[in-house]
Amino acid sequence: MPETAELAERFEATLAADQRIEPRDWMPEGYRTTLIRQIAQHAHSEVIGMQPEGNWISRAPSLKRKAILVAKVQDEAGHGLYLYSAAETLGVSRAELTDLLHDGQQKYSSIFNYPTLTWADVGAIGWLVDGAAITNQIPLCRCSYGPYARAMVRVCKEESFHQRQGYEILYTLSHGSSRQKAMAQDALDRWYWPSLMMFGPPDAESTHSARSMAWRIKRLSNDELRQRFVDMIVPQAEALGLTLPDPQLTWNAERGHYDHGPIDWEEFTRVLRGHGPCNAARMEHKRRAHAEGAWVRDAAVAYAAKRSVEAVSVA
Ligand code: BYC
Repeated sequence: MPETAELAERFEATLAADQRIEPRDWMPEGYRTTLIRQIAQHAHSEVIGMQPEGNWISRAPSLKRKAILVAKVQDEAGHGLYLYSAAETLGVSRAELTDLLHDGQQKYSSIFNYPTLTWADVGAIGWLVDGAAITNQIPLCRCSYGPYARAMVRVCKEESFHQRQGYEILYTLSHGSSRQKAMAQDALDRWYWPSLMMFGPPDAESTHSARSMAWRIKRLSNDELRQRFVDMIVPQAEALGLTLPDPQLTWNAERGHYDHGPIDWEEFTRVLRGHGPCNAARMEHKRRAHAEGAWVRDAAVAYAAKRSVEAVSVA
């Protein structure tokens, strides 16, 4: 068995060669716990993220819109499952991670603590929230940890469809009646700033970035990703005929990027501390759904036990 120093050297060499760390490879404890924290938070976000959009399934304006929304929300559940499976390769179970979320020891994305007040919010979530998620996740397809990187490839493909459907909802509304256009603008006004906050605190205040970038878990910093996102959505908003609610948004020819106005980081901190508009409702719903699903989990365990006894008696 090689010494720890030799294993650590191999780990660093794998990162330096831009190759993947796999579950059975040696890894520093900090690398493992950082991945568990990030992947679990990501998984919880996918699962909690079903609530704001699920709120509109029964009120979607047509059968076609309803079918698309049901498929999208189911995709989010699937993403949660891939991600819990990726976390399990690091030696922690999905049940443990669920308990940590329910106890308030792990987080989910700040964005899901805002309400979906109108149908246009479903469009704004698809365009902005899924758009921000893709911007963040495309570099994660090159994350140094194999199971996470591979999960991201499929998730990104599905998120691209989600973003298109959200954009198309907003396009239809913004090219409809004046009331529909006003509804689309109102949704954009409410979701724009929280979607910029999704990328996390500014680089100077990001506690984990430097370490995560050195380990090639994160490939781009929070501010770099936020900038990419702003640059992407400015022309898209123009095509929609909607106005991004930032009077300071201007093209900076020197930098070759858009400059945006200041983000209200106090609001972000408030939401992270549990005081956003929907934090309590989201967690209450999540805990209740989990408790109500206990009989399904018990039945699945009993069935698996029965099947394994049958398999032994046949053998
Ligand atoms: N919300 O050092 P930092 C989706 C926390 S949704 C809550 O920069 P890191 C979907 C952070 O955890 C997207 N907390 O952290 C779309 C840390 O707290 P602790 C889900 C946040 O990890 C549509 C502290 O602030 N995507 O997919 O280096 C429908 C300091 O931050 C947030 C992911 O999760 C936030 N927005 O960078 C349904 C992507 N931002 O743990 C679903 C994977 C920061 O020290 N995650 N914090 O107490 C990441 O890429 C990174 O974790 C982040 C943060 C960029 C989010």
